[in-house]
Amino acid sequence: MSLRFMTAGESHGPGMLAVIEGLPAGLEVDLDFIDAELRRRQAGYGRGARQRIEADAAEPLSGVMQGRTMGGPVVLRIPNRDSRLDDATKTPPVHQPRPGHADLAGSVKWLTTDCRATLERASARETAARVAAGALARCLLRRFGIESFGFVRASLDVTCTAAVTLENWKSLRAARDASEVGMPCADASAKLVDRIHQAKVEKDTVGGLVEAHVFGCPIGLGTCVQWHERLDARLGAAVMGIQAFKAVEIGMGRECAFRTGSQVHDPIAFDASRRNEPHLGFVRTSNNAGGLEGGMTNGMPVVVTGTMKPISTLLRGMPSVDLNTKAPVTSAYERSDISAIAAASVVLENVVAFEIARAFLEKFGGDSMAQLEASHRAWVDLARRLPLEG
Ligand code: EPS
Repeated sequence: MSLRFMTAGESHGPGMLAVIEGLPAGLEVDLDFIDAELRRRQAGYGRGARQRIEADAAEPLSGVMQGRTMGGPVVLRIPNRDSRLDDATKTPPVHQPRPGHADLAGSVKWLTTDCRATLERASARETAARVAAGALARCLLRRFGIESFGFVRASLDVTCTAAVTLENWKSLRAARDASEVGMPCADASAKLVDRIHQAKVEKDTVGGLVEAHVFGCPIGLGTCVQWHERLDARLGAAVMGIQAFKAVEIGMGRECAFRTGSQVHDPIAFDASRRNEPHLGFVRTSNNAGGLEGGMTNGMPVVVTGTMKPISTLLRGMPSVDLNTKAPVTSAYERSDISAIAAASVVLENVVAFEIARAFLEKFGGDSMAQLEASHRAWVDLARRLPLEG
């Protein structure tokens, strides 16, 4: 069975749920790690008042016994403290759709002039469940030395120029964690705090560019055999599925269009002294491919970038129309974030990891961790002995 998950829940309902199916039995569920990821997702300069109400933590409702998976679906519940969906006085109808939000398209789709039901489910609150699922998948990946690292690369006129390498990513992670905006370059981080503050003063919002690097993937996760099973296709879908994301890139991404082949492709060499690394000694001097060739991992770090548009709820409002009267109005405002770009980098880091875990389980399989570990060991042993013939 392929690893998969589904989420349920409304932004102001009783809670968010993630139903994760396909994990082998015997996986240690590190709830402290999952909760730390949930807390990181809540943080970041520019977050709104909602995050001072919520204290996200995951409660396993099924599939876990004494801290380990049992082989059945795992349900993680993240309660909403701001739960008020059944109280009509606290959830008034919304008739003024916000440009950029799901309000207009959803209301017409469901044949209503009240945007409430659409916005409740479309809300990026749902990413709490996705982070929980991704963090659970990372409990598995970490057993095989696979780690995911996400951060904010750029926003408005601010860019963190640090190159991420196998050698420096842990110190960058520490710098990211010290940043109020999830950006591991101290000067740029301070500048971005100023920019977000300025947007707040102007009752405006910001988005940005977030990046995830996954280290330690063995060669050959994913496949070139079917278009929808290519790992880059799945990563693309997972990243574009994050609320407010308008673009996804792998490695050098769109910049490839402006260069010739010799300036893009990563030369291959063999270094026998490094054959115990994930690339089995097939070293590259660059990683423009972002660790993916032909829909499969190539042993280099997987690098995925996502573009988040600015938050669509603006305190200053945007031109809109009342869905009942069709008269011009200013779009609705209740409460919002100025920026959720730091949160978006946490979401990216975790959704990317989930797809890697899915591909990992498809390659190595197994109903139990013991079987999975044995299958992984056997494959690595064969791959190191190539060529097998003779
Ligand atoms: C969101 C609107 C805001 C955000 C929310 C996403 O919520 P509220 O309307 O309750 O203030 O804070 O994000 C979260 C609650 C979260 O946990 O990320 C929206 O409309 O998308």
